Amino acid sequence: MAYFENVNKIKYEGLDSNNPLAFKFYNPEEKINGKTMEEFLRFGVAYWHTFTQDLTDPFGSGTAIRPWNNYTGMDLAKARVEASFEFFEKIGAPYFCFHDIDIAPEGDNLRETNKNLDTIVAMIKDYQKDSKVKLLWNTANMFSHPRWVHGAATTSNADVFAHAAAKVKKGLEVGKELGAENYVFWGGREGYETLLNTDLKLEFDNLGRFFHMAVDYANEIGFDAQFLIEPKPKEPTTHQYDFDVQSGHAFLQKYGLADKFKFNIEANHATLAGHTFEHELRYARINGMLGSVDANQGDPLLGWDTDEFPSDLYTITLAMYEIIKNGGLGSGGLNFDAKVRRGSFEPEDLFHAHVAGMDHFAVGYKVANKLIEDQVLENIVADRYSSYKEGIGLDIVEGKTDFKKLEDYALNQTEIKNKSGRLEVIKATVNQYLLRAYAGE
Ligand code: XUL
Ligand code: CO
Repeated sequence: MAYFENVNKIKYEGLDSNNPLAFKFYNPEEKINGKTMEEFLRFGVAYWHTFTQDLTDPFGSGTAIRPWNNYTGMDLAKARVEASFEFFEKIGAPYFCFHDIDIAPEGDNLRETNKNLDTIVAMIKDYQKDSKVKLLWNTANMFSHPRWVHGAATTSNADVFAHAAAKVKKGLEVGKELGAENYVFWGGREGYETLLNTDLKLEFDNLGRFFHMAVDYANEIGFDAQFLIEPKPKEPTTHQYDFDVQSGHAFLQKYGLADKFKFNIEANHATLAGHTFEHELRYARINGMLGSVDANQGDPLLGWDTDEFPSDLYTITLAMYEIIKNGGLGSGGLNFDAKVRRGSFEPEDLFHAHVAGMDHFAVGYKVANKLIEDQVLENIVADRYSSYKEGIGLDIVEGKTDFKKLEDYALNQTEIKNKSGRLEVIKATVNQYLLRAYAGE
């Protein structure tokens, strides 16, 4: 049975096509630097946004019309698996991602929940046998159910901590069973509202303990996926513990976990932290911590996580610049942690949204690649920092100076000359590269 009978396999038709259900830029087979776009971009579909959620918002119930809406319980979970593989194949995404409760409903207790999960995992495994589609990552939802009200690994209630451990243990087993290439920890409710009732030190220490137990158990069962932390500064708690990459990295270093984890960087989380997407990617990259990406975008006029499909070509280009410079994402990918708007409630909108996201990343990829080929930003940066290539600058970076030598040098300076940063012309240059891509050059 087909769930999306009005949609055929989406093909690359190029810029001249006006078929909305065709790629204009994303050509999965096109090779750039020896790799096909499909191999390099590693697109993933987020199960929760595409198959589980119904477009509810805080002011109103769900609007989504979905071909599986007539089912309930385990039948619904099974219908979603069938529909999801049809969707993955038609859109041509090589990966997908899920939380445990996206794929199977929670039962009355943990045993029942795990049983439901086992049934659906076996079904997914079967579908994977006849398909090229792989699991980019899975994770545990430890934020929706009321038990997580005070957090999971950072809860004030040790019984909840134990329940969280059991959920992640199961998640690691499921990841192994389905060949997941990564396992994600997004903070969920790991954070706090007020210090008035919070033991901040115990909560951080417990989070460190929890991650160590996860690493140990993965080793024990031979699950060698890359572990990823997904930082977010706020929402649902006021102070999320994994605020951004920089603070997450400090946490990992303090607790001796930095060689076991990398980061899954989400664009909308970066902007909520007051950073650009590319800042987070760059900080992770220069520290060897860039693992994977949740590809979406926020609305600059709103202060929450709107999880929109990515369409800002400028930001996407700068993000792809970081990813190319990183030599790709390794076992990571570009997971569309993005939902169609509440008004885009028809099943076809799911395809339109993914086609757009994939096309936009293909544009960003091409433009960033051209920028790098022409060494545009590299030359600008090399010139800007050229004072460190010789004389006193070279002594500084080679560690051959100290305050006394530098004072001596400074006292003998006649005039300090700074050069213009040329920001306006640099931005214009990046835009010219983008416009050439529009023109199909
Ligand atoms: C929440 C978020 C999550 C994670 C996985 O803001 O991004 O969906 O990606 O738990
Ligand atoms: Co995310």
